[in-house]
Amino acid sequence: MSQTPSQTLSFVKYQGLGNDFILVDNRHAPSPIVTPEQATLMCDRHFGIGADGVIFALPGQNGTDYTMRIYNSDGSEPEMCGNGIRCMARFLADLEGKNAKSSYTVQTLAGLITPKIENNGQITVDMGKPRLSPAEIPTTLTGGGNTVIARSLEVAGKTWAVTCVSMGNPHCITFVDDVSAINLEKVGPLFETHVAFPSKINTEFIEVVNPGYLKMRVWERGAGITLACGTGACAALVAAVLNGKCDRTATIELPGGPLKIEWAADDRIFMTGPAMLVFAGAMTI
Ligand code: ZDP
Repeated sequence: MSQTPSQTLSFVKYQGLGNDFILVDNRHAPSPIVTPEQATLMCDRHFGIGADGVIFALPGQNGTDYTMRIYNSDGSEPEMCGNGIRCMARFLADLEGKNAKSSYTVQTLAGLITPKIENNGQITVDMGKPRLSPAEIPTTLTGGGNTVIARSLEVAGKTWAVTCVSMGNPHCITFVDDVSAINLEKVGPLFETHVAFPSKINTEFIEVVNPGYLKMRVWERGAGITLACGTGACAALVAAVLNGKCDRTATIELPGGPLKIEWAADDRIFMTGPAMLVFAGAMTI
Protein backbone atom coordinates (compact mmCIF):
# COMPACT_ATOMS: atom_id res chain seq x y z
CA MET A 1 0.00 0.00 0.00
CA SER A 2 0.98 3.61 -0.50
CA GLN A 3 2.01 6.05 2.21
CA THR A 4 -1.06 8.25 1.69
CA PRO A 5 -3.04 8.68 4.94
CA SER A 6 -6.19 6.58 4.96
CA GLN A 7 -9.35 8.28 3.71
CA THR A 8 -12.94 7.25 3.20
CA LEU A 9 -13.86 7.30 -0.45
CA SER A 10 -17.43 7.21 -1.71
CA PHE A 11 -17.70 5.19 -4.87
CA VAL A 12 -20.21 3.72 -7.25
CA LYS A 13 -19.81 0.61 -9.33
CA TYR A 14 -21.17 0.24 -12.85
CA GLN A 15 -20.94 -2.56 -15.39
CA GLY A 16 -21.23 -2.86 -19.14
CA LEU A 17 -21.72 -6.47 -20.27
CA GLY A 18 -20.06 -7.66 -17.08
CA ASN A 19 -16.95 -5.50 -17.61
CA ASP A 20 -17.13 -3.74 -14.25
CA PHE A 21 -15.71 -0.43 -13.09
CA ILE A 22 -15.53 1.68 -9.97
CA LEU A 23 -16.47 5.26 -10.92
CA VAL A 24 -14.94 8.10 -8.94
CA ASP A 25 -16.43 11.60 -8.88
CA ASN A 26 -13.21 13.53 -9.56
CA ARG A 27 -14.88 16.68 -10.91
CA HIS A 28 -13.25 18.93 -8.29
CA ALA A 29 -9.62 17.96 -9.00
CA PRO A 30 -7.56 17.86 -12.20
CA SER A 31 -5.86 14.52 -11.50
CA PRO A 32 -7.07 11.21 -10.02
CA ILE A 33 -7.69 11.33 -6.26
CA VAL A 34 -6.59 7.73 -5.76
CA THR A 35 -3.20 6.26 -6.60
CA PRO A 36 -2.64 3.31 -8.96
CA GLU A 37 -1.77 1.19 -5.89
CA GLN A 38 -5.06 2.11 -4.20
CA ALA A 39 -6.90 1.36 -7.45
CA THR A 40 -5.39 -2.13 -7.53
CA LEU A 41 -6.59 -2.76 -3.98
CA MET A 42 -10.07 -1.42 -4.79
CA CYS A 43 -10.28 -3.74 -7.83
CA ASP A 44 -9.29 -6.84 -5.83
CA ARG A 45 -12.30 -9.17 -5.71
CA HIS A 46 -11.38 -10.55 -2.26
CA PHE A 47 -9.60 -7.72 -0.44
CA GLY A 48 -11.41 -4.81 -2.11
CA ILE A 49 -14.62 -3.86 -3.93
CA GLY A 50 -13.89 -5.91 -7.03
CA ALA A 51 -13.66 -4.45 -10.55
CA ASP A 52 -11.78 -4.62 -13.84
CA GLY A 53 -10.70 -0.99 -13.47
CA VAL A 54 -11.21 2.39 -11.78
CA ILE A 55 -12.52 5.31 -13.84
CA PHE A 56 -12.21 8.98 -12.91
CA ALA A 57 -14.63 11.67 -14.10
CA LEU A 58 -12.38 14.76 -14.21
CA PRO A 59 -13.02 18.36 -15.32
CA GLY A 60 -13.08 18.88 -19.10
CA GLN A 61 -10.14 20.03 -21.20
CA ASN A 62 -10.03 22.05 -24.43
CA GLY A 63 -13.73 22.84 -24.11
CA THR A 64 -14.96 19.28 -23.50
CA ASP A 65 -17.60 18.52 -20.88
CA TYR A 66 -15.36 16.09 -18.97
CA THR A 67 -12.08 14.18 -19.03
CA MET A 68 -11.93 10.43 -18.42
CA ARG A 69 -8.94 8.61 -17.01
CA ILE A 70 -8.78 4.95 -16.09
CA TYR A 71 -6.54 2.57 -14.18
CA ASN A 72 -6.56 -1.13 -15.06
CA SER A 73 -6.85 -3.57 -12.16
CA ASP A 74 -3.03 -3.89 -12.14
CA GLY A 75 -2.64 -0.10 -11.75
CA SER A 76 -1.47 0.55 -15.34
CA GLU A 77 -3.16 3.36 -17.26
CA PRO A 78 -4.72 2.61 -20.66
CA GLU A 79 -5.54 5.35 -23.16
CA MET A 80 -9.17 4.35 -23.60
CA CYS A 81 -11.91 2.05 -22.42
CA GLY A 82 -15.00 1.34 -24.51
CA ASN A 83 -17.23 -0.29 -21.92
CA GLY A 84 -15.92 2.19 -19.38
CA ILE A 85 -16.96 5.25 -21.39
CA ARG A 86 -20.53 3.92 -21.57
CA CYS A 87 -20.45 3.48 -17.77
CA MET A 88 -19.02 6.99 -17.44
CA ALA A 89 -21.86 8.47 -19.54
CA ARG A 90 -24.44 6.80 -17.30
CA PHE A 91 -22.51 7.94 -14.19
CA LEU A 92 -22.41 11.56 -15.40
CA ALA A 93 -26.13 11.53 -16.16
CA ASP A 94 -26.82 10.11 -12.67
CA LEU A 95 -24.54 12.73 -11.03
CA GLU A 96 -26.14 15.60 -12.92
CA GLY A 97 -29.71 14.47 -12.23
CA LYS A 98 -32.21 16.81 -13.82
CA ASN A 99 -29.44 18.76 -15.57
CA ALA A 100 -28.22 15.61 -17.32
CA LYS A 101 -27.51 15.79 -21.03
CA SER A 102 -28.06 12.91 -23.43
CA SER A 103 -24.63 13.34 -24.99
CA TYR A 104 -21.22 14.29 -23.54
CA THR A 105 -17.89 15.30 -25.02
CA VAL A 106 -15.14 13.47 -23.15
CA GLN A 107 -11.40 14.01 -23.49
CA THR A 108 -9.35 10.80 -23.13
CA LEU A 109 -5.71 9.91 -23.70
CA ALA A 110 -6.97 8.49 -27.03
CA GLY A 111 -8.58 11.82 -28.05
CA LEU A 112 -12.16 13.12 -28.05
CA ILE A 113 -14.85 10.47 -27.46
CA THR A 114 -18.59 11.21 -27.57
CA PRO A 115 -21.07 8.92 -25.78
CA LYS A 116 -24.81 9.41 -26.33
CA ILE A 117 -27.55 7.91 -24.16
CA GLU A 118 -30.35 6.65 -26.43
CA ASN A 119 -34.06 6.72 -25.53
CA ASN A 120 -34.07 2.94 -25.08
CA GLY A 121 -31.31 3.18 -22.46
CA GLN A 122 -28.56 1.83 -24.68
CA ILE A 123 -25.48 4.01 -25.11
CA THR A 124 -23.91 4.70 -28.50
CA VAL A 125 -20.35 5.94 -28.51
CA ASP A 126 -18.49 7.69 -31.31
CA MET A 127 -15.17 5.95 -30.72
CA GLY A 128 -13.21 7.90 -33.34
CA LYS A 129 -11.16 6.40 -36.15
CA PRO A 130 -9.17 3.16 -35.96
CA ARG A 131 -5.40 3.47 -36.39
CA LEU A 132 -3.62 0.81 -38.39
CA SER A 133 0.04 1.75 -38.80
CA PRO A 134 2.61 -0.32 -36.88
CA ALA A 135 3.99 2.84 -35.24
CA GLU A 136 0.58 3.88 -33.93
CA ILE A 137 -0.38 0.46 -32.54
CA PRO A 138 2.58 0.13 -31.55
CA THR A 139 4.14 -3.06 -32.88
CA THR A 140 7.40 -4.09 -34.46
CA LEU A 141 5.47 -6.34 -36.88
CA THR A 142 5.60 -4.89 -40.40
CA GLY A 143 4.64 -5.62 -43.98
CA GLY A 144 1.34 -5.04 -45.79
CA GLY A 145 1.66 -1.36 -46.72
CA ASN A 146 1.82 0.32 -43.31
CA THR A 147 -0.78 -2.03 -41.83
CA VAL A 148 -0.49 -5.31 -39.93
CA ILE A 149 -3.08 -7.63 -41.51
CA ALA A 150 -2.83 -11.42 -41.17
CA ARG A 151 0.89 -11.31 -40.29
CA SER A 152 2.57 -14.36 -38.78
CA LEU A 153 3.37 -14.25 -35.08
CA GLU A 154 4.95 -17.05 -33.06
CA VAL A 155 3.29 -17.51 -29.67
CA ALA A 156 3.31 -20.61 -27.45
CA GLY A 157 5.01 -22.71 -30.13
CA LYS A 158 2.37 -21.91 -32.76
CA THR A 159 2.18 -19.52 -35.70
CA TRP A 160 -0.88 -17.25 -35.53
CA ALA A 161 -2.12 -14.94 -38.32
CA VAL A 162 -2.63 -11.68 -36.44
CA THR A 163 -4.18 -8.33 -37.37
CA CYS A 164 -3.35 -5.28 -35.26
CA VAL A 165 -5.63 -2.30 -34.70
CA SER A 166 -5.41 0.65 -32.31
CA MET A 167 -8.58 2.24 -30.95
CA GLY A 168 -6.30 4.56 -29.00
CA ASN A 169 -5.26 1.44 -27.09
CA PRO A 170 -3.52 -1.51 -28.76
CA HIS A 171 -5.26 -4.70 -29.97
CA CYS A 172 -4.07 -7.90 -31.62
CA ILE A 173 -6.83 -9.94 -33.28
CA THR A 174 -6.67 -13.60 -34.34
CA PHE A 175 -9.44 -15.46 -36.21
CA VAL A 176 -10.09 -19.00 -35.00
CA ASP A 177 -12.62 -21.73 -35.83
CA ASP A 178 -13.82 -22.12 -32.25
CA VAL A 179 -13.25 -19.45 -29.58
CA SER A 180 -14.21 -21.85 -26.79
CA ALA A 181 -11.21 -24.04 -27.66
CA ILE A 182 -8.64 -21.29 -26.92
CA ASN A 183 -6.70 -21.65 -23.67
CA LEU A 184 -6.86 -17.93 -22.79
CA GLU A 185 -5.11 -18.24 -19.40
CA LYS A 186 -2.14 -19.75 -21.16
CA VAL A 187 -1.82 -17.81 -24.42
CA GLY A 188 -3.25 -14.47 -23.22
CA PRO A 189 -0.25 -13.45 -21.10
CA LEU A 190 2.16 -14.62 -23.82
CA PHE A 191 0.51 -12.33 -26.39
CA GLU A 192 0.24 -9.48 -23.85
CA THR A 193 3.95 -9.45 -23.10
CA HIS A 194 5.25 -10.50 -26.54
CA VAL A 195 8.36 -8.60 -27.61
CA ALA A 196 6.55 -7.49 -30.80
CA PHE A 197 4.33 -5.20 -28.65
CA PRO A 198 6.40 -2.58 -26.82
CA SER A 199 3.36 -1.14 -24.95
CA LYS A 200 1.94 -4.65 -24.36
CA ILE A 201 -1.34 -5.56 -26.06
CA ASN A 202 -5.00 -6.49 -25.60
CA THR A 203 -5.64 -9.84 -27.31
CA GLU A 204 -8.90 -10.89 -28.99
CA PHE A 205 -9.83 -14.25 -30.48
CA ILE A 206 -12.68 -14.09 -32.98
CA GLU A 207 -14.94 -16.73 -34.45
CA VAL A 208 -16.87 -15.57 -37.52
CA VAL A 209 -20.37 -17.06 -37.24
CA ASN A 210 -21.58 -15.11 -40.28
CA PRO A 211 -20.66 -11.74 -41.87
CA GLY A 212 -22.95 -9.92 -39.44
CA TYR A 213 -22.14 -11.91 -36.29
CA LEU A 214 -18.82 -12.54 -34.55
CA LYS A 215 -18.01 -14.29 -31.28
CA MET A 216 -15.13 -12.91 -29.23
CA ARG A 217 -13.06 -13.79 -26.17
CA VAL A 218 -10.51 -11.37 -24.77
CA TRP A 219 -7.38 -11.25 -22.66
CA GLU A 220 -6.98 -7.62 -21.59
CA ARG A 221 -3.71 -5.86 -21.03
CA GLY A 222 -3.43 -5.12 -17.33
CA ALA A 223 -6.67 -6.90 -16.42
CA GLY A 224 -6.56 -10.48 -17.80
CA ILE A 225 -9.75 -12.30 -18.79
CA THR A 226 -12.76 -9.99 -18.74
CA LEU A 227 -16.37 -10.61 -19.79
CA ALA A 228 -16.25 -7.86 -22.40
CA CYS A 229 -14.01 -5.25 -23.99
CA GLY A 230 -15.54 -2.39 -25.94
CA THR A 231 -12.41 -1.13 -27.65
CA GLY A 232 -11.58 -4.79 -28.39
CA ALA A 233 -14.94 -5.37 -30.07
CA CYS A 234 -14.40 -2.25 -32.23
CA ALA A 235 -10.89 -3.41 -33.16
CA ALA A 236 -12.22 -6.90 -33.94
CA LEU A 237 -14.83 -5.57 -36.37
CA VAL A 238 -12.18 -3.49 -38.16
CA ALA A 239 -9.87 -6.52 -38.34
CA ALA A 240 -12.69 -8.71 -39.70
CA VAL A 241 -13.54 -6.15 -42.41
CA LEU A 242 -9.85 -5.78 -43.35
CA ASN A 243 -9.60 -9.57 -43.69
CA GLY A 244 -12.77 -9.72 -45.84
CA LYS A 245 -14.64 -11.70 -43.17
CA CYS A 246 -17.51 -9.42 -42.21
CA ASP A 247 -19.77 -6.49 -43.07
CA ARG A 248 -19.13 -2.96 -41.80
CA THR A 249 -21.91 -3.42 -39.24
CA ALA A 250 -21.97 -6.50 -37.05
CA THR A 251 -22.99 -7.82 -33.66
CA ILE A 252 -20.10 -9.00 -31.52
CA GLU A 253 -21.05 -11.61 -28.94
CA LEU A 254 -18.86 -11.40 -25.84
CA PRO A 255 -19.08 -13.66 -22.78
CA GLY A 256 -21.00 -10.80 -21.04
CA GLY A 257 -23.42 -10.19 -23.93
CA PRO A 258 -23.66 -8.52 -27.35
CA LEU A 259 -22.31 -5.19 -28.64
CA LYS A 260 -23.33 -3.64 -31.95
CA ILE A 261 -20.40 -2.14 -33.85
CA GLU A 262 -20.50 -0.05 -37.02
CA TRP A 263 -17.54 1.19 -39.10
CA ALA A 264 -19.18 4.21 -40.75
CA ALA A 265 -18.37 5.58 -44.20
CA ASP A 266 -16.47 8.52 -42.63
CA ASP A 267 -14.08 5.98 -41.00
CA ARG A 268 -15.47 6.50 -37.48
CA ILE A 269 -16.48 3.58 -35.29
CA PHE A 270 -19.80 3.55 -33.42
CA MET A 271 -20.32 1.14 -30.54
CA THR A 272 -23.74 0.50 -28.98
CA GLY A 273 -24.38 -1.38 -25.75
CA PRO A 274 -25.63 -1.18 -22.17
CA ALA A 275 -24.21 0.31 -18.97
CA MET A 276 -25.79 -0.07 -15.54
CA LEU A 277 -25.35 0.99 -11.94
CA VAL A 278 -24.56 -2.02 -9.73
CA PHE A 279 -24.15 -0.49 -6.27
CA ALA A 280 -22.83 2.48 -4.28
CA GLY A 281 -20.76 2.43 -1.11
CA ALA A 282 -17.80 3.80 0.79
CA MET A 283 -14.35 2.30 1.26
CA THR A 284 -11.47 3.20 3.55
CA ILE A 285 -8.30 3.36 1.46
O1 ZDP B 1 -5.90 -1.14 -23.08
C1 ZDP B 1 -6.00 -1.68 -21.98
O2 ZDP B 1 -5.02 -1.76 -21.20
C2 ZDP B 1 -7.37 -2.22 -21.56
N1 ZDP B 1 -7.24 -3.18 -20.50
C3 ZDP B 1 -8.21 -1.06 -21.16
C4 ZDP B 1 -9.64 -1.41 -20.86
C5 ZDP B 1 -10.43 -1.71 -22.12
C6 ZDP B 1 -11.87 -2.03 -21.83
N2 ZDP B 1 -12.11 -3.38 -21.47
C7 ZDP B 1 -12.78 -1.66 -22.98
O3 ZDP B 1 -13.98 -1.96 -22.85
O4 ZDP B 1 -12.38 -1.05 -23.95
C8 ZDP B 1 -12.34 -1.30 -20.68
